[in-house]
Amino acid sequence: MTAEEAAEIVQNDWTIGVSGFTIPGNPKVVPAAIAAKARREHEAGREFRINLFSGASTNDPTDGELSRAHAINFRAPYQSLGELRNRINKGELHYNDRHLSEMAQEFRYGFYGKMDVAIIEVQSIDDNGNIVLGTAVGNSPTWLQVAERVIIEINEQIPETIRGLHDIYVPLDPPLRREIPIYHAGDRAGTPTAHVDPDKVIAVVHTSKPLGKNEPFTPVDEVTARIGHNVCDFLVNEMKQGRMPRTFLPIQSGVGNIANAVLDALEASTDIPAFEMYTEVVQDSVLGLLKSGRCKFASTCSMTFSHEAMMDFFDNIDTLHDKLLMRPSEISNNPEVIRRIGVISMNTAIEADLFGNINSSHVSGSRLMNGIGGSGDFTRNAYTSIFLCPSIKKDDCISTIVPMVSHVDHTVHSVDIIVTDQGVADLRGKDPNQCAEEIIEHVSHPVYRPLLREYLHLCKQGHVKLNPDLALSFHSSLAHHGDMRKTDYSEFFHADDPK
Ligand code: 0RQ
Repeated sequence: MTAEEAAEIVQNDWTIGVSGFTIPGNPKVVPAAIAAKARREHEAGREFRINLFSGASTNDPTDGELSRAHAINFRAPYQSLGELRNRINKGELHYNDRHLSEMAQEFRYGFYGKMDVAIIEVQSIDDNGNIVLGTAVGNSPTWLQVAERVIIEINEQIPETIRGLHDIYVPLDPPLRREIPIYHAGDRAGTPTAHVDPDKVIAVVHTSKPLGKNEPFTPVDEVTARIGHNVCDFLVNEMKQGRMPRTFLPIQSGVGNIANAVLDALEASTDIPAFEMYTEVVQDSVLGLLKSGRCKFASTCSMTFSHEAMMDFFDNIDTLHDKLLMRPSEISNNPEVIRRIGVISMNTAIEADLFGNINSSHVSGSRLMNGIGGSGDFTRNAYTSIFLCPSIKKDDCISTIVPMVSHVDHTVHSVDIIVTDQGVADLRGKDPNQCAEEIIEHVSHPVYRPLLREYLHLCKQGHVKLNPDLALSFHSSLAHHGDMRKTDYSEFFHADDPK
């Protein structure tokens, strides 16, 4: 069928599951055709909105086109496109920000009702319903199980040689679940192909749209390079102190220039041995690490490559078959496996507070940025959980270290280490007051240190120090004056009070 014919099957209020995880692996033509149908329905005065589930964020033809057509009613578990984000922040649609490892099982448990149709990008499908997926796995194996109907997008850009790079494993649900048989990052737990009941396949659409990201690559700058070096120094010291095996442990790292800076520093370090990754996304830099042998194996959910790196990947795919596996998000981000193999997690924070709580998702407490993504899956279960961020942003107007986070995604109980360009705060084995001391002295920016100390001075003593009137004072200064440095505590001090 054409994408337009396939889109005609989709009805108002249907629940749709799409393949992919971040941009790779998403369907490229059917969602945009559904958006065009939505526009036609709206012009005819009819209601047309769908409920959209994915592996993680998606591409412009999916989240972009559908949100511009006002065609999304409900969205989960993650997004990162500006247009969709703005509509969510305006309250135009419902967004359910979920741990990525839990989405598939929650759907199988029936928490979200039935899935009317799954739209899955594939390399190929045979008559028995065996599917070779593309450049990401996401939640496709579960969508193929639970969806009442399936639309297949065969993308002719995906080479046949990708076969064998997928590890498809869907756990049984409680009370029947067994342990997931992954004991090292490189262990295969499942099969190279996914499966669908052929009777459910209502359409097969061919496309040859490009597979990689078009977004410009953000280079490492001075601040992110310093964060990378601080992480590297910390990890080397952990090995020296005997807190981390000399053989090292698998790492998880996200996307963006901070993650790149950390990988660059790890690549350059002569003290860190060649390492493995157990992660949810690999970006361009990991391809280089795999080729050079600095990364021995990468277990991932998605190949988040630029177009150029994707072509490079396809050219070298034969040499990567023993170095790479793509798994469902339920497995790439699985708490059981992450804890068993001892992953070092590294994720970026929007802000951290004096006690080590982390906000990853909401600017000034209410404006959604992207979502929690896989950061919680990894942080809560990591051998060592690390959060990274620059100490200041927007020409010093924002301190990422604040008295209290304006939204909480990761509590202090799960956060071990915070790294900024200023240094490393080690929160392990410290009480809340010791954490505050460590964070102010080691990772906050010197410009904000006096203010943070003043805040603590104005707090009521307790196990955790808090001043309920001033806990969000930095955010309120940002809202009123556009600058957290304008926070002024002078009126709260008594004349004889030492500052
Ligand atoms: O705003 O765009 O208006 O300038 O927030 O900030 O510095 O560009 O952020 O691209 O490094 O992403 C945490 C969002 C960081 C990301 C986050 C404003 C800032 C800017 C974006 P503008 P940056 P980055 C792996 C694991 C959660 C998911 C996750 C993320 C905008 O890393 O989504 O970890 N993480 N997934 O100005 C006020 C602050 C601010 C602030 C930033 N403290 N106060 N505004 N901004 N910090 C991937 C997956 O899970 C798939």
